[in-house]
Amino acid sequence: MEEIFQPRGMNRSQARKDGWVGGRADTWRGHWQENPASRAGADAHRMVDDETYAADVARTIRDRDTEVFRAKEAALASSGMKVEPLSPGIGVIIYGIDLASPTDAQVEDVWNLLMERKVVFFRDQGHITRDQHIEFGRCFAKVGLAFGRQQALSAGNDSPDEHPEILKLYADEPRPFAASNWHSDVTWSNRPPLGSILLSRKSPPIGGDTVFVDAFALWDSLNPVLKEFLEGRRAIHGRAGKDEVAHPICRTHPETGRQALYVNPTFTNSICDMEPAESSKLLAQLYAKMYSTPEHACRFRWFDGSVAMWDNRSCQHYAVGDFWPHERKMERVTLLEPKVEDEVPFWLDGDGNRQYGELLTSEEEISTPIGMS
Ligand SMILES: O=C(O)CCC(=O)C(=O)O
Ligand SMILES: [Fe+2]
Repeated sequence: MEEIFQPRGMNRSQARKDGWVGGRADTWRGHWQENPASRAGADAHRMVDDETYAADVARTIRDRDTEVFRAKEAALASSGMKVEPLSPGIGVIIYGIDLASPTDAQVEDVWNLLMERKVVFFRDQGHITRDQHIEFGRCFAKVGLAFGRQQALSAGNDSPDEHPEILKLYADEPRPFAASNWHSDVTWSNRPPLGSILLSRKSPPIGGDTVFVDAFALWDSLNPVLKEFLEGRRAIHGRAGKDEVAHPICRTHPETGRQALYVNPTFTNSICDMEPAESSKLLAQLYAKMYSTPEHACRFRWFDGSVAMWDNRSCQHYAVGDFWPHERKMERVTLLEPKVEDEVPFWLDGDGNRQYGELLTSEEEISTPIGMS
């Protein structure tokens, strides 16, 4: 798929030829921790030697961005939508759509934007009913239960109501910051959901933003030697320290074919076939790198009626826990993989074969309702 919002060409060979390194830490070579003689240093020298350099680079980037935005606006004109990217690499706010009655053209454009941007956002959708929220999800995929395939007792509502598809995430005193940790949803399951559509019924006046990080960029930015070590390797995921399932660490996205880094500190317990101490050390190093690169992330501020729709296969998220005791009431619809063969995460090896993680979760466990943990 054509990438409309190229990260301003900075990750391209053309951008590297002229020495521009642009401050984006999106290649392993450019990461200052791994190559301190790279970006910042190279730029500083160049700017001292050539005072027009910075201005030229800035103009080139601006021209390129303008072209990109014009192309995107034109492409979306037929569905009447406008877009506001939140960062060069991830996230876009989409305007000009009513989620209660989207057209087919809008549904198609929203899906394409989701594949490209990993997470898309909408404003002013507080009028939609729970049924319309679920119906909007059904435009894209099968809607699952609160945890995808599994029933859940929702936070703030300990009995399933008339909408078992809706997961209520209402911050309350015992659990004010339920999702304030990095994760991709439900990776403790052998069939994690494709994505989610989260609607704010009540937002705090300040705080409670959600941060998203691009899992393709996380994978791309690893050192090639580390990538080779991790490709085809699996990690064990589970909830509350309980081992349940092995997933590939490098996950191939079933639709775009891109590779994503698929471990997270909330549900990943260990790396398979490694000594426990070595596995913990490597996971800690990965997390330190994954979550310390703002260039791979975008941050969304919520208002009542704001919506985020994300692809669990290509991004991770973190609800910032800085709003309590203000109210924050979110409702989520969870999307399942449309194709059975894509339900279990896989890595596409060099011969084009899908390598799945070893499945440890029992069928009984999958069908047992669980509480939030
Ligand atoms: O409340 C949020 O911003 C995110 C909650 C979350 O992690 C989820 O709905 O999966
Ligand atoms: Fe989540």
